[in-house]
Amino acid sequence: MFSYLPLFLKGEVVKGFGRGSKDLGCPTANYAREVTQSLPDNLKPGVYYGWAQVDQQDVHKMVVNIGWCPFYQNKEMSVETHIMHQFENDFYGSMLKICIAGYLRPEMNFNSLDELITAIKQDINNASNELDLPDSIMLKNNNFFTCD
Ligand code: ADP
Ligand code: RBF
Ligand code: MG
Repeated sequence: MFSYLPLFLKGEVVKGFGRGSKDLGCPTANYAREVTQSLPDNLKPGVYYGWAQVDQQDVHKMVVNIGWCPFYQNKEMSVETHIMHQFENDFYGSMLKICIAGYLRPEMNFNSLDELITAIKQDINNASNELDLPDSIMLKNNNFFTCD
């Protein structure tokens, strides 16, 4: 089912939809279309967890949403990564490497923005717990993050 995991992706951070995810306490770093189009054909849209690295900096926990965001009915598939770290500044134009380690849930529609935010907070908790497990920690130390 998830034979394509762990999945390693790398690309430039571009401007996203500008919906103010940041104001919701959940900024998401978006990839350009090249990355989205390079995904495995059998990839299941949904919410995943793993590790993220901006340029050559530290590796942090992350959650990533891959899909069409039914709540907003996007026309194009997106890959949006929320990194569980407080950054001093935006990093548009930086190189973002992610290692997708596991799957959390399918993308869903919600009746309100509040419900979406509640679900995202739960995702962050679940991801954090999964990422404390030894199998996940092994991926954090993968040489994908140390080589160019
Ligand atoms: P956009 O619609 O342009 O993607 P967002 O409101 O989703 O805007 O904010 C995303 C941007 O916020 C990222 O491209 C990055 O430059 C910045 N950012 C700051 N902190 C984080 C973080 N912890 N995780 C992801 N992006 C962050
Ligand atoms: N959008 C959806 O329409 N449905 C979802 O189930 C959903 N889950 C998400 C989970 C996470 C962890 C993140 C970071 C985003 C998710 N989104 C989802 C995308 C969300 O709509 C987008 O980031 C908005 O821009 C937030 O305001
Ligand atoms: Mg975004």
